[in-house]
Amino acid sequence: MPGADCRETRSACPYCGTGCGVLLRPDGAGGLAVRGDPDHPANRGRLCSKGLALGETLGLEGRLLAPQVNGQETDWDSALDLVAARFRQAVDRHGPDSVGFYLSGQMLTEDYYVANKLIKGFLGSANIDTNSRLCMASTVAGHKRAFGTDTVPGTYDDLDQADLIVLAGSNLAWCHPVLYQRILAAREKRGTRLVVIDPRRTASCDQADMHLKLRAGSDVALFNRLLTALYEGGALDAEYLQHVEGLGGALESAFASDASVTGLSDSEIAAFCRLWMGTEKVVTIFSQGVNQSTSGTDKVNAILNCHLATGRIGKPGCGPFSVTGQPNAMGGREVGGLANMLACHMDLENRSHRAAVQEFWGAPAMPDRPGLKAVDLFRAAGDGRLKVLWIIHTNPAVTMPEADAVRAAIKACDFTVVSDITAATDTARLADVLLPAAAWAEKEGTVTNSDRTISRQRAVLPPPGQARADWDILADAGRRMGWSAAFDYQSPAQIFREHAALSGLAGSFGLDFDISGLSRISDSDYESLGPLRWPVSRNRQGGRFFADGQFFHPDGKARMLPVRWRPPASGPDRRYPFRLNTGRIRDQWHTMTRTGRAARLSGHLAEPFADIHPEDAQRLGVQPADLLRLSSPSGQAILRARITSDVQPGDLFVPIHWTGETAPSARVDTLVAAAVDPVSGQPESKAAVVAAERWQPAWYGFAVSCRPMAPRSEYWAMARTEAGYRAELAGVSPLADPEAAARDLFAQPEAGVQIMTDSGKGSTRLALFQDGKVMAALFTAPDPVAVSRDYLAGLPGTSAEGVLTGIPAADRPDPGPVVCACFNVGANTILTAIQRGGLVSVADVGTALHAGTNCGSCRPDIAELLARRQFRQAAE
Ligand SMILES: Nc1nc2c(c(=O)[nH]1)N[C@H]1C(S)=C(S)[C@@H](COP(=O)(O)OP(=O)(O)OC[C@H]3O[C@@H](n4cnc5c(=O)[nH]c(N)nc54)[C@H](O)[C@@H]3O)O[C@H]1N2
Ligand SMILES: Nc1nc2c(c(=O)[nH]1)N[C@H]1C(S)=C(S)[C@@H](COP(=O)(O)OP(=O)(O)OC[C@H]3O[C@@H](n4cnc5c(=O)[nH]c(N)nc54)[C@H](O)[C@@H]3O)O[C@H]1N2
Ligand code: SF4
Ligand SMILES: [Mo]
Repeated sequence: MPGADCRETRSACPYCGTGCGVLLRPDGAGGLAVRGDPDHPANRGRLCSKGLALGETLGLEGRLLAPQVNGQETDWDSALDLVAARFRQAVDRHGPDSVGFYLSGQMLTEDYYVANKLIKGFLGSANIDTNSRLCMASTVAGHKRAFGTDTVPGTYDDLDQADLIVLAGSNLAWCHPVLYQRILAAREKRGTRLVVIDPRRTASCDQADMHLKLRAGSDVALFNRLLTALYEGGALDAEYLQHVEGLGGALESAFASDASVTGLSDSEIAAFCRLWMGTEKVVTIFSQGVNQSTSGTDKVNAILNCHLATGRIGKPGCGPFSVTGQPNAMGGREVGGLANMLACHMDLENRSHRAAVQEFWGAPAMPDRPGLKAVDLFRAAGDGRLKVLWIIHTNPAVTMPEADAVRAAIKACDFTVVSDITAATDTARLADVLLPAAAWAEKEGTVTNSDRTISRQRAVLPPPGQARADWDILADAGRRMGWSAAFDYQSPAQIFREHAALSGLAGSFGLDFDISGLSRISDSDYESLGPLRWPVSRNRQGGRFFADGQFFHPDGKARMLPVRWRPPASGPDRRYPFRLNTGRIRDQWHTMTRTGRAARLSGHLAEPFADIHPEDAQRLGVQPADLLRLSSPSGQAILRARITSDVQPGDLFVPIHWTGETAPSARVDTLVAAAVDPVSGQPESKAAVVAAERWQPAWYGFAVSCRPMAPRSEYWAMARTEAGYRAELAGVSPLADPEAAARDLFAQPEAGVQIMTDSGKGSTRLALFQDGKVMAALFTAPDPVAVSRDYLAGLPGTSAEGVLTGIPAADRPDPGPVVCACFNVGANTILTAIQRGGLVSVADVGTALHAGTNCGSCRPDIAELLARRQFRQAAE
């Protein structure tokens, strides 16, 4: 094993679809040292802040250790007998469409394969959908319309070889940081141009040559304009177009399209078109700004049209490139884990595909029409059509649109099973049966990343308590439902072989997903399987698709689609005048059940927020650090206002990560309407309409504590710190007795107290002590509390004098919010170094403090601190 020492085990990161290889070394005490695998083709040793902090997210605290039925711990036999009986009963009494699975692109291929086989082949229902519906569905549909198959044509090598990279609706710097760094490295070498298409300024704009700040949802109009420019500029590839149908219709639509809806100037658009046209090697990376839209599939096809028309596809350095979000979003598509797919890219509605799979599985019952897609699946759970629902590895009570309605639907469903690693999630709290799953690093299997590379995840830690791997739980349930032979799986290797063999059938139908070359892989070869890109068949191994003009429609040709711009489902109006955009932050993963456990990941942005433009803030009378109340027809949220011209006037941006567990009033999907793309069924998660107003509580608070707190105020948000926890608070009824409130919040009835009240200002500062150490501290005021938060966050457990001043003594500088999560360097530390050391570049800061020298994702933030300092100097 070159690159790894003998105590290290190769595996793959469980977060984003970049699919970085990691080397794991258990410390023997339940901990794990993690570093990037220098030999993995996706990352060559690099990791981002989230990957590097993986070791800090393990541990038993909060883990679900035993099955629970109605909140009571039980054993596997009782739990799974009940699950099996309820599924069989529902199918017998109400038919197969009364049961459903809601899965996740974070499941391993082997888990997914068993789930898909169980429900489609044996329970006879196609009601299996996944969070990929919220994520990749528009890309899947767009690929199928254009290529006749769901295939990503290129590979990551194209990012190194491109001369122009367009990021359409992708904040790659934060969401696929290692790919972004790879692009920056290539840019150093060859001067790769970078264009960002995004309604807001993001970290990915830091190095961009051009940022097209278009209006939400207007991408089709922009790419249609590009297509007409390519045509008019004589840039179409007549030879390649012999392999493509539909040019005329696509052009006609494009010419009928009005680019002014993008809100971009003619000169900006013309410059973009010139750059695209004048560059042979163009990669267009696209992600959720494209997919999560009621015109998501059209957006995808508008992009594919431009690449097909110019033959810029499947060749080194060229192509449309959908980056997948989750580690196995691609694997889920391969096994057919969506309601409208079968298995191995075979089609549910194709009679011969169905018959072949049925025979292969020896399946008693196969559905012949698509099942319910995510939004409809939960509606059916809510209105009684769905009697039994099994949710695995996902948290829909937080992440589905109209999340309050989804919560109610799960509650209303007769019988809900949830498999998770913790009981402390919004969804798990609603389960009738809760099943403890083995977590990453405790289980074995495979995942496929954005460029079709299959990697192994490996177990290096024992599953705690009674936790079991998801495939194992599903197979056991299948046996208990009466299909012992079909689900007689002993190992993931056995499942993988079966999946590979089934893909051979797909290959025999002429489909692309064929890994039959691995169908006889031995247990030990599976054990040592290195990363490899599909297909893996007798005819083909890895590589790119479509340079040869061979597509998967019956006539072998690709399709260009006539696409027209449509506005998002709802437009701002007098009642709901703001457009709500949502997305991710750098250091958190979705609902934070794992990343939220690492203090240094929580230190970057410790509180949910809403970005609002200065003009809008002024109009609403919103000052920095005020709280905003957002409301929509489906819900409400309270968030901290961040006033910034990164967003356009009329737009708001809110991150997706906060939940009932971490900030109950900041669940953004309560606000998002469940409007879906008509082709893909993907919800429009980025263009809801909302009303916004300043929310005026009676008091604001900031608290730190050694232990978790139990806040009860109308607004709170809690985050991990090295020393324990920190929380932002705000309440509507005045705090009559701050000490009693603090004892309640900290659950510390006995601790000694120091208290300072300023009755003139109406503010209180108090700290609880035990054995001379600060246990907790609470600061309240009628206005947003001004204290050194990052300094205070470090105090619990220490004997700090002067805690009540709320600001650090000279010998304990306040590091400020974490900027560099890899080396745990705060903003104030960087600003001080810039000032004292006269630092002028990101590289200088790296030399002085190491900040920014590892994963690189914080370099845009460091650049901004430098700019801020230089701006100040200029003004001085
Ligand atoms: N740190 C971190 N990384 C992650 C994840 C995470 O939770 N945290 N999750 C992973 C997953 S599952 C996914 S799917 C990916 C998502 O990765 P991305 O898609 O890159 O992330 P998002 O922040 O959801 O959205 C990307 C951008 O789309 C923009 N946008 C909104 N509306 C429009 C529009 O109409 N047009 C255009 N062109 N842009 C628009 C938003 O402003 C946003 O900056 O990230 C993966 N990586
Ligand atoms: N408004 C808005 N909403 C969005 C998005 C957006 O951009 N805007 N993005 C959407 C997208 S792209 C996505 S992918 C979704 C993501 O949303 P979700 O999938 O709902 O979020 P996660 O937090 O990833 O949920 C994973 C769950 O699996 C559990 N888990 C971890 N490991 C294991 C394991 O090994 N086995 C099992 N059984 N469980 C485990 C975790 O504890 C957690 O509860 O959110 C979607 N929702
Ligand atoms: S870029 Fe970061 S989150 Fe994504 S796979 Fe690599 S280390 Fe994991
Ligand atoms: Mo996703």
